[in-house]
Amino acid sequence: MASMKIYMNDGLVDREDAKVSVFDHGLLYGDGIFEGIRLYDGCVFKLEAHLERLEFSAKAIMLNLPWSREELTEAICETCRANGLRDGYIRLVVTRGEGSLGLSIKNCDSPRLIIIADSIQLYPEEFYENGLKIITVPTRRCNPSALPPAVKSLNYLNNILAKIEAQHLGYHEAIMLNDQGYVAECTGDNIFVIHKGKLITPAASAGALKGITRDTALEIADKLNIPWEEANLTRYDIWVADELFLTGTAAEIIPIVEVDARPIGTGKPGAITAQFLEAFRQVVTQDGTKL
Ligand code: PXG
Repeated sequence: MASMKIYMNDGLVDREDAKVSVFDHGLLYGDGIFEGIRLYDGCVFKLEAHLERLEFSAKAIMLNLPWSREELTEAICETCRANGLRDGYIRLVVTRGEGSLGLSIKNCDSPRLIIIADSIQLYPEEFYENGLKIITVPTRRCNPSALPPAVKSLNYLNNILAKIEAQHLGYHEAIMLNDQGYVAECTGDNIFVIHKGKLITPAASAGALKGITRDTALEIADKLNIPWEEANLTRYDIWVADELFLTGTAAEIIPIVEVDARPIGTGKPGAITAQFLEAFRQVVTQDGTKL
């Protein structure tokens, strides 16, 4: 079988040759940004939105992207084509680049670009059919004035610590609260409540990443004529929700049936959540960039 091709800086290389320097600040300090993107039936889902978020992340950490949106689009499509993919998962990483030991970005020569396109390990179908049970963990989401959660940075230790806590207790996902005690998001997914016919999700200012799947869910709500709002949510609001679901590039839309040992609604995936999942699976090939 032909070797997987990885896009590194300015072209494709074999997987075995795709290496980064031990002096890259992406490795030394988690100084860099990334995007996780889906390829559905030869369409890169919401590519423009992902590249815009990448540009905003870059701006926030004062990293000048030397590649135009067109160049990044072509590089992503080229990587998918070279690996013969029609469906899959694309990981685009930009690191600060090689520098000296020390935090300063002044000695970093230039940002590095890595694009990996691979088949995706889908979540078990049972998660979608039966729903997922999750818990709230003690690790709080980073204070936005310390590290804005809206920046999709290479430093995921905050989320990883929360994930470790969840997995230690036998759960796949966890709710993270912000420093005020309001619900922020999960370790790699945004969270939505359905309460008395209304869809509610924490605002970015509460510590949520501006998820591309989150935005898609809000667009679907408009199409389905379901009113929605961004609001602060407490654990109590979660426990008494009629329905609950998570959104993320890998997870898509996953029903939640239990939080902190309390059944959500009937304890089974909700009917409105099912409508969102069905609508989502219809839009994935309509809102994309063709390879
Ligand atoms: N919140 C956090 C903290 C995330 O990292 C989301 C929400 C959902 O955003 P999107 O744009 O995907 O709808 C994410 C993104 C992976 C992986 O390997 C995915 C994420 C984070 C880290 C790794 O698939 N999810």
